[in-house]
Amino acid sequence: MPMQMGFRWYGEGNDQVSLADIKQIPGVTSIVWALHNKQPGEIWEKEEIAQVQKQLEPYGFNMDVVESVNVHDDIKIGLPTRDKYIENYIQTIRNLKDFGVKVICYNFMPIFDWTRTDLFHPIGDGSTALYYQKDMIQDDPKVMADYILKNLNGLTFPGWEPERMARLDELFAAYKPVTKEKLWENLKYFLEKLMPVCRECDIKMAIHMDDPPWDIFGLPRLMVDGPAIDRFLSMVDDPYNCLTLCSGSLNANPENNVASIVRKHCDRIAFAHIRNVKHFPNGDFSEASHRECDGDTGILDILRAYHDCGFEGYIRPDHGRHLWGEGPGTCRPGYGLYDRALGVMYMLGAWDLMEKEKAGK
Ligand code: CS2
Ligand code: MN
Repeated sequence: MPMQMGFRWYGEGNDQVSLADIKQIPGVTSIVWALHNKQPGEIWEKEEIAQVQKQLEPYGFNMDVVESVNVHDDIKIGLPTRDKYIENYIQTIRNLKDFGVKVICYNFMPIFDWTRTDLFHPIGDGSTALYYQKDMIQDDPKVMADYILKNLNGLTFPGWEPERMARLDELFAAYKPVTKEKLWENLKYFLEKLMPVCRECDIKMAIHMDDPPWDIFGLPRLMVDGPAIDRFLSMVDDPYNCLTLCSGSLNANPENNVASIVRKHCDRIAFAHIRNVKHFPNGDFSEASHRECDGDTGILDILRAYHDCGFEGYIRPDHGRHLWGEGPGTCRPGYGLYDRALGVMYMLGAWDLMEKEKAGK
């Protein structure tokens, strides 16, 4: 199967971008979806999944990739209650199988998902982008959680569920005994329970990289660099234990060479996120357009690596800038329509050319 281009969509009534908009972007075949009203740990029921299927059908999009089925904190902490939540996760996998889902993207970051200090940072050309100002990440995570929730304008955002953010003190206390090694063990426990079901259902679990790829607010983070990826893949050495290789998350640390990781582990990358990042000398970074020269991530090298390796998974533009009137209240941070659509075209332009060259035309 050739590489398939995906586009993330947050669902009817929860996304300013419509399926009709996405249909007009050339080359997109897969809607990367989720049931965004679900709390981590809840079972996704077949009737709920069927509703999404019904919405996608008229447009001819497939629903092969889910991002994300979020993992309950009790699983990451390793509490006795984790088994109940793992059972629920397994039931969700079985339900998703009936709809042809092939890949589940998830992350294993304690408490938070991605972290930025400015969601609409002017980048000089009239557009805005997600931005990380290093010295603003101080000791108090609550300030950051409040800022992010306020700027979502009531939209759901996976990993930043208001219900969980309201319990930050409790969550931080519960994570206290969870060292980095303990977190690795808990991840292994979780995946080993899932693998037989994944094999049976032909669904790959594809872990997303931690964003940014370093410990934050004293919480350990695992998926941060090449050696961590090697460890992850050999720890549960199963073709259904895969990666969502997010170029921008990894390259927030400029030491991470994403193209070489692609070359090393292409067969275990089920889902590729393409995002470009620009670094500043003081350690701050900004997200950038997908064009290689607008950032430091090496987008063309990465695409070439995927192409050389005969990548057959799903790929999507990750975050984009906010353009042409998009901003707070009119689009989700990082998930406007226009820059991600430009990203698709940039990637497909490079890809088509490589295909043509390969065919000797
Ligand atoms: C995504 C992640 O928006 C993003 O940065 O790449 O939030 C991703 O969806 C989750 O970490 C996956 O669980
Ligand atoms: Mn990503």
